[in-house]
Amino acid sequence: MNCIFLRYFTILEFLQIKFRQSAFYLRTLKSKLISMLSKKMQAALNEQIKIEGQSSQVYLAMASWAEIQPGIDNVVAFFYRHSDEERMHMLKLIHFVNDRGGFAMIPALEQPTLTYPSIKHAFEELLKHEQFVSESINKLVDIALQEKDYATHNFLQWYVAEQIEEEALARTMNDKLELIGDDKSGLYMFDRDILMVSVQEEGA
Ligand code: OFO
Repeated sequence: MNCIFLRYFTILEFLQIKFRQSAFYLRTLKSKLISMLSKKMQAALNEQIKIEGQSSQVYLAMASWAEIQPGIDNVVAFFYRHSDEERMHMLKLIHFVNDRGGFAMIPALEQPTLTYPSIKHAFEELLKHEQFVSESINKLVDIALQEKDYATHNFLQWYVAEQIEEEALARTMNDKLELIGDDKSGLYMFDRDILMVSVQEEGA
């Protein structure tokens, strides 16, 4: 009698363990499915990874070109730093996509413009590029809302704020260069001013 009771008890215990395990797996699966990126969201984020990587290349090319121009060391440092920041933006996206159960695909990049007629032209291109990136971020935010992906929507707010800052900075630079025109001493002052921007950014 005791033996039969023991057998039933063991079977019952075994079933209870199995039940708990299945419930755990179901809960894990459910939370994975809920937090996973939709195909559309993942594709859009991968496209943004490419844009941030391309931005890094564009500013790296500007830095290299500026480096062989005389007397604008702080402009050179500004472009190199900006290129590094864009790479950081790309990495942040890569980690986010992978952490959300997606797959961040590292893209092939195009060769950026290598030379510019003047510093002013380079900064005009920088502003245009930042405006293009802002548009792209706005489209991503739209997609996140369409997909009801509030985690991605929340994550993207950092990029929205970043673009506001970067566009404002690029506009200020362009305004200053517009005032300077062909004045060489003005360019000297511009190079000094951009150093102040770097110091402020580092302190922020
Ligand atoms: Fe990625 O911050 Fe501007 O472009």
